[in-house]
Amino acid sequence: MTDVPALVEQARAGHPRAVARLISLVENAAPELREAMAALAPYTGRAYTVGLTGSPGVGKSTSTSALVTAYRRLGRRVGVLAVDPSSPFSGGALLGDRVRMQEHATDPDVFIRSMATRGHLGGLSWAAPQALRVLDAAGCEVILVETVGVGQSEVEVAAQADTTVVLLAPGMGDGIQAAKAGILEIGDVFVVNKADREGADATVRELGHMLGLGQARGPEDWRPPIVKTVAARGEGLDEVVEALEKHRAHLAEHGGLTVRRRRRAAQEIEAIALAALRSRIGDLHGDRHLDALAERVAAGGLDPYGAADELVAGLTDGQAD
Ligand SMILES: Nc1nc2c(ncn2[C@@H]2O[C@H](COP(=O)(O)OP(=O)(O)OP(=O)(O)O)[C@@H](O)[C@H]2O)c(=O)[nH]1
Ligand SMILES: [Mg+2]
Repeated sequence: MTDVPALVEQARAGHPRAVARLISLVENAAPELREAMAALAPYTGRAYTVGLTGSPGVGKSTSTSALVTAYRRLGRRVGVLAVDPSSPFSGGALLGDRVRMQEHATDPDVFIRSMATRGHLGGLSWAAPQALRVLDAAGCEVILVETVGVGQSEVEVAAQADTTVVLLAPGMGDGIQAAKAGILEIGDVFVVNKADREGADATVRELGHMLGLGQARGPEDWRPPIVKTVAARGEGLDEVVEALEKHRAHLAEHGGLTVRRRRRAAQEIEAIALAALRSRIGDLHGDRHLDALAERVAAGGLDPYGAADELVAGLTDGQAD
């Protein structure tokens, strides 16, 4: 049995192994998760979360590592959560990233965790937020969330953050790809990485043009900046941090932070509730109430909609238990 209160105490004191074990509970949707989340709740809500997304190979992991360095220079305690929604196993594609993060491995104020979420019961909507809560309670002031790839679920994870960074690189036809995947809409800060390569300025121009094509913005609306970086050499990352801080200040000033966090919590609650309902419905095979309703519908005494209403009402009343 896991001693959840002890684990939470240790995580709050910054013990990396306790943090890792709590995130494993999330990853495995373990039964102790409920108790862990209840114990963690009072210590959350302080961390600022940044989601990074972009095409494979654009430099997300390199940029994340360089961003950790930039934030550490400011004395911040940093968490990194690498999410792989396409894999059912920890490791895999994330293994190389761990190597890339090696320079931070001995820093006690840097927490790096990876999480695989494919096939996660109830979907992704609650896995990343719960892992974030663990890092938040462990005292991380900034949490960088990196996703592998740019599928729909990856984009959703990145968009759950307080600030979303979209990375592009010269060439690669990235501008067009980005528009297709709908990631231009979710970017609060754009980074054109690999600026040491030919075509970086053209990519910045193209991107600026595409962003300008969006709806007319009011003076109070946030205008996503475009920052050029050479992440492999750590160049431009201080400017990225500056852009992130500006966005954070903007959100705080206009109430956007509260709105985003409430939206994230709402998605999370909905996902947990739907998963709970789904598992109750799953338990109904062979259920007497369902059998009785089926008998009436089959005999023409009740229509299937009425029967479904009765069934759902029974579930939410807790009568199905
Ligand atoms: N020339 C150049 N190469 C870079 C730069 N940043 C990263 N790279 C290289 O690009 C490759 C991919 O970088 P990653 O950081 O792994 O990219 P990623 O977006 O995390 O990749 P996935 O996780 O596989 O989607 C590596 O070989 C990096 O060394 C840069 O600024 N300039
Ligand atoms: Mg990566």
